Amino acid sequence: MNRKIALITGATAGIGHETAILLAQNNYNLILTGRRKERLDSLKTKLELDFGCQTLLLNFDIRIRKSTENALNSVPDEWKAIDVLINNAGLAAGLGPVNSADVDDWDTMIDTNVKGLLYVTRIVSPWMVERQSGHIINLSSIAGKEAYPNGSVYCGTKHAVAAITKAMRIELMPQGIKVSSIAPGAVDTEFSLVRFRGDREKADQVYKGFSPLVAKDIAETILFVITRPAHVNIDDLLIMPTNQASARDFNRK
Ligand code: 8X3
Repeated sequence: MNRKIALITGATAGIGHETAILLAQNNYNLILTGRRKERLDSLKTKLELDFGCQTLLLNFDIRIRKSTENALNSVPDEWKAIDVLINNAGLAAGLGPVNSADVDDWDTMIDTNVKGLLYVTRIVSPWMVERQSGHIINLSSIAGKEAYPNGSVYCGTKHAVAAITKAMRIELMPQGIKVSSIAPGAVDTEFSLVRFRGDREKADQVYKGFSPLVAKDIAETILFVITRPAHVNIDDLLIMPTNQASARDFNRK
């Protein structure tokens, strides 16, 4: 394969989906993972037709360790030369105080945002170590830098991603592998719809009165980060809407 290879987790929607399109346009072949098979299938068709991108689909739930291991261990050898791993899969479930939040929501967030990221990295990083080359991008959040009320566990998972990223950076530096964290503020994707269990009105309130980031903004940032020269590693990038200055400060019109 003369195109580079990127693996994107959570490619069925939002930032993962936009990043898949942008990387396909920029000469990457793609391994795309996600839970929703029909969405993966239609994305594959689009990327192959529009951009001549070879695409390998892995349909599994990142929360389930065995499924994740089985899917990744099934990757053919010629696809194991992964240049870029984008640990994008993540979600917020619910918004509530520690005394009454739903414990199942906590499990979902911890299992997806922290454990899922680790399961994938544990399998893919040795392939990079073997080649002494690669780049791992972890999608963090403003919630990985600040804690806000009713978000204890979501913020906890993203703080964990930030800590894991920093340690990975140090561990993998001698192996010739780049590690970067990208931490967005408010991005208008399915994120809030998922957080509020499909309540469109509540989700829309989050982005009301200002222009949030869109998935393409983050996809473009990822492309920038992975196309720096060999001697440049972008360790940590916080990217916010112009009218959002912290997790809780918005200039709404
Ligand atoms: C998403 C940003 O502020 O909703 O990670 O937690 S926030």
